[in-house]
Amino acid sequence: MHTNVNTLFENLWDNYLAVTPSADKIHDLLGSTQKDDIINDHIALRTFNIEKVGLEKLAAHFLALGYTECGEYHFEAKKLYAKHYEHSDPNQPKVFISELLVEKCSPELQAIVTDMVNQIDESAVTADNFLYSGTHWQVSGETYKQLLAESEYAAWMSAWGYRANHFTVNINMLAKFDNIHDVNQALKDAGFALNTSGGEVKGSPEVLLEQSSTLADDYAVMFSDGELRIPSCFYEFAIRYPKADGELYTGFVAASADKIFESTNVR
Ligand code: OOG
Ligand code: NI
Repeated sequence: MHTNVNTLFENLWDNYLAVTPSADKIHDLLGSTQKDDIINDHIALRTFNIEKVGLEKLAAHFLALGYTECGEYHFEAKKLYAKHYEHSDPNQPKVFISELLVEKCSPELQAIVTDMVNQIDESAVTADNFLYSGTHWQVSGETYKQLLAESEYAAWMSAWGYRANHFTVNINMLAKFDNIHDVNQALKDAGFALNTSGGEVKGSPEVLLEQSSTLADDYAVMFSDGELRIPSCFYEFAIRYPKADGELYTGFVAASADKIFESTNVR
């Protein structure tokens, strides 16, 4: 386990940028509009609900660094379950961790995923670098496509494994932007494609959270039977609104999250 929360996020960031060149460019673009560093609203990680690597195993890395469990979310159609975590320091990113409910999937998918997870060394799961350790298995492009036909999420995991699938810019903390529409326009003007599933902006001031995201970059992955260009990771933008008590809402919105997941869909 990491002993320092900043080091953990630096490692997650570097590992994420390595396969998400658009995020590096967008970070520069938004960063050039202000003198202070960009603050992250949250990051997200994915896994399978298999004991060895279930979401609690990922969460343990954050609990050890001062995070606490805050909310839970259900995604029936996608067969996903998620929880979010917050740090006592509000400037530390929130963490959204989801898991695929493997037993709800086909026997074929279950067999492939079980085989992948069996190849993970037990000790790797608690190691410092687990959350940015990528895959611990090798699948074929055939298997990737087979998973894709049933679950985009399972296919993404088979190719990318353990890493932040996105970082999220905290729009509230940007100096030159005060709404999500202007952020989206600046990104589109610079040529970046946004996820339009459920509309460019997910959520509303009424649900106290608005979000948008890029479409994941296309990135070449070497499978056991050759290379394929597939979606890697994406960048998200979030603006939060105050609750009745005046404090900003800190949770997530399941209906919006459902669409954000689709930022890694194959186009
Ligand atoms: C997480 C999708 C949900 C949000 O902010 O609602 C999410 C994922 O794609 O793994 O990030
Ligand atoms: Ni997100």
